[in-house]
Amino acid sequence: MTDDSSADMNFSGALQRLGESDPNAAAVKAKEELDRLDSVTLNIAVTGEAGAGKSSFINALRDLSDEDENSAPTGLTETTKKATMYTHPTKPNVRLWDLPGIGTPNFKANQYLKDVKFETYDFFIIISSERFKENDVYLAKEIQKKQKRFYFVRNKIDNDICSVANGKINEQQLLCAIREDCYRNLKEVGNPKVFLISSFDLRKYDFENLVGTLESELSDQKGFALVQSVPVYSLAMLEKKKALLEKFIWLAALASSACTLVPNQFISLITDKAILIVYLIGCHYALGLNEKSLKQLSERTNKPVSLLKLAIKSPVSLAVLDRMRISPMAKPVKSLEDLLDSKNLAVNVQNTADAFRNSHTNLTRALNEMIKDMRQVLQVAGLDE
Ligand SMILES: Nc1nc2c(ncn2[C@@H]2O[C@H](COP(=O)(O)OP(=O)(O)OP(=O)(O)O)[C@@H](O)[C@H]2O)c(=O)[nH]1
Ligand SMILES: [Mg+2]
Repeated sequence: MTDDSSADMNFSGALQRLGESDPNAAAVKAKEELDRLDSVTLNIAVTGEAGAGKSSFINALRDLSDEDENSAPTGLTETTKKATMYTHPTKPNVRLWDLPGIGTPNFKANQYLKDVKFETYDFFIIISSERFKENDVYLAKEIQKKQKRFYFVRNKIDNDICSVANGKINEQQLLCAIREDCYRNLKEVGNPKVFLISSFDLRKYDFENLVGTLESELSDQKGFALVQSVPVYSLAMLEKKKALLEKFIWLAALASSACTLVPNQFISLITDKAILIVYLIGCHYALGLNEKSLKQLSERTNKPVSLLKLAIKSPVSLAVLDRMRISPMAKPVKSLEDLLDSKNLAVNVQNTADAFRNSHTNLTRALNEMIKDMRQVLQVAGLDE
């Protein structure tokens, strides 16, 4: 099968997926779908005992250090007293809600859920640390009664590992024992999944598994928002993002192919470059190639940010930076608009299928180049195992 025929097949597949036979109507519908994808709101409630690490977990998900001026306050004495919303710095439609700690002697799970407006959230993450607490089970039961989903996260695993570092029991045995203890205590709420994590190091333990589970149980749109927002700290997470960003290329490619009459020409089309550029800028943030994420990566890995930036070489990545008016590391050879199409900005194509094929090829190529750059960045940061 030639490239051409497989591209055609993709085009008809795209029309089929949208349930449209008219290419132009399909392109309009694709634009609507893409807008929905960008604007969907994900509300994640983070709850659990006082001091379990709720605020630290939120900061880790937002890729912020506890010292960052926009981070949630954390510490042994800081107590979150009312539900506070934190938007994700690069994906503001992902909202993380830092709920007050549970654990007072007269704690009433039902009243607590009413007070924090449980209906606002897509799902709850119950964070616990150290020994298992009864309040966590009460809360899980009440969340279930309200027909909301919850995920149980056992945080501060790094502490547990340190405390048994004297060698009596090995790491795997310890992780198994903690998991078993959580399952035993959560039996009465229907054996929910348990994730062991350290908010201080998301690369380790079950964090990736947690993201995978959440993604698979959310709608396509909300799962996309979630995975886009998660910091890139390993090759495996980068691959996950790649798969998801590739998954929606067809939508952006089709949306950019809506028929536009070009003055003085008999029915002709121009590809809507703005749609392609917005998609690529979204990829740039999702992959962590933006300035702030690179700085955060530099802090986490103790590698100078200038060294990480040297790994960014692809003309597309540089052109995106230039386009975003962030001084690029080197002057891009071409503008992003030029790079997006070999035949230049206002490409006239015969039909929507051609426009789709062009955009699809360009987006795929551009995404692959950015992924290649981010692999190099992770290698320089020492996170490529
Ligand atoms: N070792 C370790 N310490 C953690 C971890 N997560 C949080 N901590 C520490 O635990 C303490 C409490 O963390 P917070 O994030 O403030 O806990 P919280 O649940 O928001 O507390 P309240 O708002 O008071 O309910 C802080 O000193 C954190 O640095 C972790 O994964 N590992
Ligand atoms: Mg807190």
